[in-house]
Amino acid sequence: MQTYHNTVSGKQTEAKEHQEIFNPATAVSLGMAPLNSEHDVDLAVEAAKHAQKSWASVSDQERRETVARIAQVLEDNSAYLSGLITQEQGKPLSGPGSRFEMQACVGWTQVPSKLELPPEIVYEDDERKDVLYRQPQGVVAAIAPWNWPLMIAIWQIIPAIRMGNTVVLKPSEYTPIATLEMVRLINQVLPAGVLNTVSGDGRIGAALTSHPDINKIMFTGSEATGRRIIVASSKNLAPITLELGGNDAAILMPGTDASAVAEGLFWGAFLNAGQTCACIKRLYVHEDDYDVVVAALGNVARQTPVGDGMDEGNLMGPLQNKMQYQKVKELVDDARGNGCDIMEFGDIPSTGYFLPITLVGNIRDGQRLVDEEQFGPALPIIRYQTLDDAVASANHLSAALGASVWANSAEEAESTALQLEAGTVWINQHGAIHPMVPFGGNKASGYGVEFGIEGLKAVTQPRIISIKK
Ligand code: TXE
Repeated sequence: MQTYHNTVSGKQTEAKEHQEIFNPATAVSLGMAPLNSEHDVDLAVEAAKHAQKSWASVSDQERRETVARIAQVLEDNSAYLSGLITQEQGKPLSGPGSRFEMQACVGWTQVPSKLELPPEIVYEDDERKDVLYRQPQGVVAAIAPWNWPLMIAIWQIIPAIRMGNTVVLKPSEYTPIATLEMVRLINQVLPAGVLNTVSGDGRIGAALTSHPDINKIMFTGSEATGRRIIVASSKNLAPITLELGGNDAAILMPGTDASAVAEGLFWGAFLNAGQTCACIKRLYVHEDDYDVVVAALGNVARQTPVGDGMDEGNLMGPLQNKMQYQKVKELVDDARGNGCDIMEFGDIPSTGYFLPITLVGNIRDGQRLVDEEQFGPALPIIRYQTLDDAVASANHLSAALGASVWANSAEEAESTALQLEAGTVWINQHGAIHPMVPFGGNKASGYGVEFGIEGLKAVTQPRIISIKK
């Protein structure tokens, strides 16, 4: 059985303990991943701290070239890594699956390699000139989740490295293997110590985020863990970029042509079997359009094969882990128990954490499947009478990562879009993120943004040089 390793100071390390990782579609063992101790966290942070000063002193041009080389490594190894993602995370190779995740990794690495944050004159008169320089923060702790394990790790580590920080990354304990392999490969083109890993569960995450030598924390995960990390950061005063998932609402404007938007709505909700932070998790449909919209979504669902993602024909995989499988099942059972219409589509394999594509009708705000983040392949479809009601419903939760408005024309959707409380409101698309466009949550979905120039600024600290003339 293969054992996978952390990388610290450019070297593969041995751990005292390990856990076995299984394919969520087939229950086949994939190998052993390290389980670290708090002492291992100290060693990884020490390695990152040791490397940071020299990495920060490398020229900006050289760092840009290095990041471009990382993009090439990712591209060269994307077949290997996408195979690992599918076997470990569950999303299919095909469609918007693991190959798509690797393309995103390459894109989100190429873009920062081309961006610059030059010094900026923020004030000047006859007597003084004030220049803002962007300095690296130091050692970044990156805590990644299991839904898009490589892509989200890349979002965290690439801007940090680009701006002269060094990183200690902890993958989710559910999906460590593909990430550890990606980091091993990236290290081929990085100086030792710039990118290190530790592996383990929340205990190791807590040791890392509270470590006195951490200068910045990048976190994507649950709201509950986000709140713990804020407390942990009182030990090091590290600023945090927090992406805490969402419960995104989509509003379909009255009279919208259902057949034109059904496919976009479907994948907006069921991307990665719904295990995506900015997925449609509640769909609000005018009562007069309800039947035709449900029928149109059902048609797309019927044409979406669910199964082992290594089979090129499948477009949707299993839930990634038992915790998530049980959580989604419980929310659907709760809706069933409350008399909602449960519409299930497709044959699912008998092994693995598979759930059918599920549309849930006759459901209202206040029911668990609407108010709690399901993070799975079950979409509640809620009838509304007036647009004002729909907007009030969309805004009634504390989660506020994304939202969308769907209409026959963008103009028709605009004023409704402006009323929605979310970090991003999409029109006639959902979850359409881009490496140049800032992305982050409002309210309980977190704070700080990633991507583009704003994302680079978030991993720097401003230093003002103030000159008397
Ligand atoms: O999240 P956790 P879990 C949501 C989704 C899911 C729920 C729970 O609804 O059902 O969260 O998932 C690390 N200090 N999302 O339990 O615990 C942990 O080891 C530092 C939405 O997986 O937040 C892992 O690496 N780190 C989300 C990471 O935090 C700690 C994606 C995320 O795990 C820690 C995933 C601690 N005290 C789940 N405790 C999204 N935003 O898309 C745990 N961790």
